[in-house]
Amino acid sequence: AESAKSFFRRNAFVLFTIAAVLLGMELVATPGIIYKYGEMFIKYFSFPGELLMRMLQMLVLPLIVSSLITGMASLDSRVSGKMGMRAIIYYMVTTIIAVFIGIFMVIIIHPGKGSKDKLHREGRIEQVQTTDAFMDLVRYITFLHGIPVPENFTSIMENVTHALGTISEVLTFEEVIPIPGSANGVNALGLVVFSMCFGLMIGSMKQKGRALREFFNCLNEAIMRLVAIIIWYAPVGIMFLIAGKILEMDDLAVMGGQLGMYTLTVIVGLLIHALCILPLLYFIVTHRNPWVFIAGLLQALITALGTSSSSATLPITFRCLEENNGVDRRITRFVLPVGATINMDGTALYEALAAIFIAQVNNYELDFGQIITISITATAASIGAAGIPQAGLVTMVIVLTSVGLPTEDITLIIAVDWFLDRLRTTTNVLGDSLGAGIVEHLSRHELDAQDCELGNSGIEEK
Ligand code: DAS
Repeated sequence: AESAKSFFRRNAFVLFTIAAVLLGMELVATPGIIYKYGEMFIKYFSFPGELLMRMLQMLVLPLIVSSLITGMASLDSRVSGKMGMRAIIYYMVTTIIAVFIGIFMVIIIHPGKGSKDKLHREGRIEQVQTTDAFMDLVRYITFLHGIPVPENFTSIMENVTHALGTISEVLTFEEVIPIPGSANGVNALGLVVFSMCFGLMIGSMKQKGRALREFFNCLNEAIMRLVAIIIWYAPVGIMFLIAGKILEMDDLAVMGGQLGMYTLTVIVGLLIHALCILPLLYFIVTHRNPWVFIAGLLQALITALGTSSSSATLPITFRCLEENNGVDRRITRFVLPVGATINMDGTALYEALAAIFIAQVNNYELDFGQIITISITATAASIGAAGIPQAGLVTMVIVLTSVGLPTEDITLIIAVDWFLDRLRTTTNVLGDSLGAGIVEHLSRHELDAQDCELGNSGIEEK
């Protein structure tokens, strides 16, 4: 009885959520209720779900600011520099692997049979224009070393230069965190950079910065207490979010044919990355069981599935990592806000896969250079995508234009995006969380050394 009680207490959130979602699905699946009260259900179904989204979104801004400032102020710059480098390397490695899984899956499964009239190069697919400056540089370098530039190398470089041009657009891409009730969001990338610099400055002020450090520490603590309250409402909100979405879907028939194969391809790709690559990477680096770590993340993963927003899930991701997995706060406060903003493996995999699917549907043979271009721009577009619902669909425009594919063909995949967005958001949150575990493992000795210094000098707790 004791062990049953402790099992229930430990997993209450997950059990409650699963029960709530099943109840929601049951409600949705009961035709009598739906057709009789359909309109009312859709109208009122959305309110409890919207309430959860807004409660979480309300916390995101103060949480990112307070955790980054506190995190950066509590680390000396040597430690935060190394930690930042480890985090960035992890983000790039996992995102590039995700992109190649997406490309590999869509080429192997080939979901897009050429159903549209064959596209001609001089037709809708305009030749990608490249900046000559880079080509001159390539010619200059190769001329210097007497290396003749083979024809296909030129086309690859042409595509890569075009991708570099496109990336500059991406990095200026407005990346927003929606604030409930405001006309628009806040530029998350700018907020992250400001908070990190401001936190470093406070940290460098040592004792003089103590009051500000305490202030942001308390702010962070207060927000995490709010999260502890919201987390009990989350299962109800998630149930309504998912059930309400299913209600809104007009016809399930859309899942047939190519779109069904495309959806399957994305799901298989995301599952390979989320359930094989990421846990394997975690095990290789930390030699710990990844499934125990992932079990502690269930609340955050379910919230990501329900909200399809990694920013809105951030408060719960913090709580799972600190409370369930015991990850050092100096790591979570730094790695999570940055990861939620720029590390989106699921999105990167999805954008590369979707772009090639659209090329297949258009009977348009991509050459190697264009595949390389897609992999570069999908990586950049995932960095530019905000942690809000369907952000990946918006930034995919950049990937399509980088290889001259018709951006209006995004409409082909919108019908299933509400579902795939949840899966890629869950993959994004999983990638950020395992990243925090890996960075903590690699930074352990520096953190311990700092604890000893703090212990000896008696300075306040980190
Ligand atoms: N929904 C985005 C997120 O919150 C992912 C995406 O749209 O691709 O991570």
